[in-house]
Amino acid sequence: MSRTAPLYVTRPELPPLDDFLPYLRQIWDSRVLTNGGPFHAQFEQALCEHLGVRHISLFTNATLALVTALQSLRIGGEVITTPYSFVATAHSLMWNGITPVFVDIDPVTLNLDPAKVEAAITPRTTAIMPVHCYATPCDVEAIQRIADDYDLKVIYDAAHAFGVKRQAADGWHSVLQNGDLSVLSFHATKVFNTFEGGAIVCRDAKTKARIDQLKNFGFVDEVTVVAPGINGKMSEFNAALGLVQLKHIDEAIARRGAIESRYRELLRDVPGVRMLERPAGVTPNHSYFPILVGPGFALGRDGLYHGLREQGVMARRYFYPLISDFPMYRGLPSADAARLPVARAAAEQVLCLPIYPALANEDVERIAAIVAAGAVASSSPMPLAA
Ligand code: T4K
Repeated sequence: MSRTAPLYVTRPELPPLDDFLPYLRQIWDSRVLTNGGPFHAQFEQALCEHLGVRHISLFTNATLALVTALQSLRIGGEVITTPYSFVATAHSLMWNGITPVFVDIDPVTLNLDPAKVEAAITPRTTAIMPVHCYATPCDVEAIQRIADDYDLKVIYDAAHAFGVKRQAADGWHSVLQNGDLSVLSFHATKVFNTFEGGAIVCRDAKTKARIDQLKNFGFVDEVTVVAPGINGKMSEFNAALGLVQLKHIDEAIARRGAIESRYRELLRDVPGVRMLERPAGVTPNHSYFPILVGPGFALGRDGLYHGLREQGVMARRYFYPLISDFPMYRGLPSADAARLPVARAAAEQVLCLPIYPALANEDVERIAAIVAAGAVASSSPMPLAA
């Protein structure tokens, strides 16, 4: 057993406390705690500028944002989505009475495979909800072509994709500009956190106004309620924290990039380990570092998972089990394992290694050494000096 403190899959990045205290003092003095206060307005504006998008609505978390995004476009019937994601993706459909239709993923990106989407479209299909998994952009052009052909909406679960840009013919654009709506998460475990938080990115002021009404119980003014809205509002505390966090995000992402590069160097020749390809024409955010532990790896994925834990390294099997294997989904025809071979293989092989700005270089080296030892060991990987 390791004698050092555990290394978690992630640790939230926080600004110096002294930088945040003046914001807290302002909240204490003004007594404006929520319901669209000044920090909420400033944070929306600052995010639009930072991310390069036109309209943003802040939320308490991404799950409520996903639920509200679907409401705002009046989505019903069936929605095509990926089984290889965090459960919140499909849960947001269920909370709207929508039937998720799971479609297999692409073996290279691990995102929804557009080539398999068309065959899953029925007269009840109203939308596609892909996920930019681990912040690798989906094939947005192919997905949009299908959506246009069949008159479907596209709502991206972009929980992982803060700050990711793609190169197009006319320059670099935020990946959040694709589809009808994109949903971000600012949860503690994400690249950019406001403790809890989320947002919907949309294309026009009218849609933003509807989303803003829906996240505030459907209120338009003191006496007018136009829809059965929910309470999804971000508080002033979270918005103020977001403003301070934005000052440090570029540095944090750069440090993550250095950690990812080191992992890649150290794991390049480890038999049975596959790393996801870095897509060309993408500015990444290094939000996760998944490895796929294949048949050539002596210890196997779960052996490595447990071996790492014995050494105090809390790697995580994001995303295992598949969403389609959870009890509330496995009865659906689209959850049939035979239809989802790529997603199933990914769920059985994936292991997300720790990556966060405060992770020390020597810890990256220790983790990589445990992985490398597991590739050839038949039992627990070699213990390392604490
Ligand atoms: N869509 C996608 C594709 C998502 O990945 C997610 C969330 C959502 C939608 C929904 O977003 P939100 O509604 O949450 O905004 C975590 C997160 O809770 C979840 O936000 C995230 N995806 C998912 C991938 O991971 P857990 O249950 O694995 O988290 P937990 O508590 O085990 O944390 C992992 C490690 O992080 C801990 O071992 C230690 C560290 N940690 C965590 C927290 C919460 C800290 O050091 N401090 C902390 O405060 O789900």
